[in-house]
Amino acid sequence: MISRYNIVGIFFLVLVSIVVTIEGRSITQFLTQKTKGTKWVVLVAGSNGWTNYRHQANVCHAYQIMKAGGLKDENIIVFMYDDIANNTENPRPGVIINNPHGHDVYKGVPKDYVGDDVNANNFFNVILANKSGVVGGSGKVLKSGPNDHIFIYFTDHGAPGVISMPYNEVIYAHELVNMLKKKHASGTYDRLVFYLEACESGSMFDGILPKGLNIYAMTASKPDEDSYGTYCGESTPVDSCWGQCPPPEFKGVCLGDLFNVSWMEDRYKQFSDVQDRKTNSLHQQYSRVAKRTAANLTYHNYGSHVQEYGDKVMSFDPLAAYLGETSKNHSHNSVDAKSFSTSSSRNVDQRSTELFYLFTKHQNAPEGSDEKYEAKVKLNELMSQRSQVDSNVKHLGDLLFGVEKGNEVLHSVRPAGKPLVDNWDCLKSYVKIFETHCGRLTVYGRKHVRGIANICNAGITSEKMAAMSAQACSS
Ligand SMILES: *[C@@H]1O[C@H](CO)[C@@H](O)[C@H](O)[C@H]1NC(C)=O
Ligand SMILES: *[C@@H]1O[C@H](CO)[C@@H](O)[C@H](O)[C@H]1NC(C)=O
Ligand SMILES: *[C@@H]1O[C@H](CO)[C@@H](O)[C@H](O)[C@H]1NC(C)=O
Ligand SMILES: CC(=O)N[C@H]1CO[C@H](CO)[C@@H](O)[C@@H]1O
Repeated sequence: MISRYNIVGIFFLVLVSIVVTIEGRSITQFLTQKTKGTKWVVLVAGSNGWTNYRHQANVCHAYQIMKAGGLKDENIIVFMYDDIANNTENPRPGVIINNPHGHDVYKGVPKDYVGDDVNANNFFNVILANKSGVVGGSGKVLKSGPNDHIFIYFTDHGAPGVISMPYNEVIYAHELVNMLKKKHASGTYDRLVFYLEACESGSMFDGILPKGLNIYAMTASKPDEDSYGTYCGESTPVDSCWGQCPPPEFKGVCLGDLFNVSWMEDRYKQFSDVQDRKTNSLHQQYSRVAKRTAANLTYHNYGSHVQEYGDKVMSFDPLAAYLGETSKNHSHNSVDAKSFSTSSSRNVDQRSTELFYLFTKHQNAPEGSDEKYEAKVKLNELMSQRSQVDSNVKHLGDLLFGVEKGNEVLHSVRPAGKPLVDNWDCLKSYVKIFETHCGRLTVYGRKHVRGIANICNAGITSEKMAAMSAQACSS
């Protein structure tokens, strides 16, 4: 019997909404300030498939915010697989929403890099403005100059030390940071802001993004935390969604991610709250929300802690320096800020959204139907894949470090400020070794990248890693 509360992790939104609100506001206090140079934006949804609806919805929404901020299409570069709007599962063909009460955010989004052109090679070469290295797509690259401001927003599945691209392609933290160092060395920006929404997203920068590059990175979660999808469709007809359900036809998918939705909706809050500022101080609001949610924190251990890396002093820059000036016409984007500030929502940990979808499908299909049976079969498959990779990794740990210590070594988390792994090349090659013997890591399985990093950190040789992986996964 599957307990849906255990598996799909349904819970109240707590911490992130507070943290992001405060972060967002400390940045946006200066919203109206002007800036020199051109503003450039790169938006990336690193996933595909219906159950990942929210990543492309996030990117479309972010695009609409940039447009409302006055940026031109020639300075906005969008990576999205583009399989959502016309997806056969989409109850609103041709439309993508990012909020239960939201209107279409898909309309007008430039299709610079879609389908298979959404890949790491193109992402890197676009940012480095290396047109000859770009394959396919619109060919638009980030041709920024020394006075320009760059905003990069990447929303996706993550894991310790990695983010992904469609079809299981992964980008390691050192590859990302090396690319950013190259961009800095090319002298083609004044400041760069990187927002990253993914599980364990802090691990992409912690201990490896140096200061002095004029880069400010904000991540949805700590290096060892999941991040969360939000506005997730009800799983059964009798569920109450605490007022934050997506429209009923969106069963089992999440419309947004907590972090993304939080910063984007927060931006609208700036506009709508301007008149209220005198009567409603930030601190008062913070205390109210904090008090109300603090009681839930110890019990509802969900949500994530937004982190900052790099040149943090930049966080006091006006958001407008990156996202454009306030537009008086923001209402056409129809994001309802109030709907989020009620701070109860339906969130599902990012790694479990596929499970949530299948579970919901199974729950809602008529008794005895093929649909119910198929959903059940897929659900069982997914569950057994999960326990298989868990047990393979556990077995490997036992072989390498002994039954007593194996678990402890694999799951140990390094203190903040220390990178996930000392030798990133080791990590990349040991992941390959593991996959050779034990099969490709999936979105779920990649949570074990931390264990593999710890194997590198423990100084295990590649010969031993190969031999033990083969043994662990032989049965
Ligand atoms: C989606 O369908 C519309 C209408 O048929 C079409 O114009 C559009 O090109 C399609 N988009 C994609 C990505 O297939
Ligand atoms: C640009 O891309 C080409 C082709 O991939 C590559 O050979 C070259 O090294 C790249 N240049 C830079 C500056 O990254
Ligand atoms: C706001 O909308 C009005 C009416 O659609 C339009 O005339 C005006 O140019 C818009 N202003 C801005 C700043 O986009
Ligand atoms: C789900 C849950 O425990 N919610 C509680 C959060 O904290 C407030 C204030 O203490 C309670 O009223 C809720 O019941």
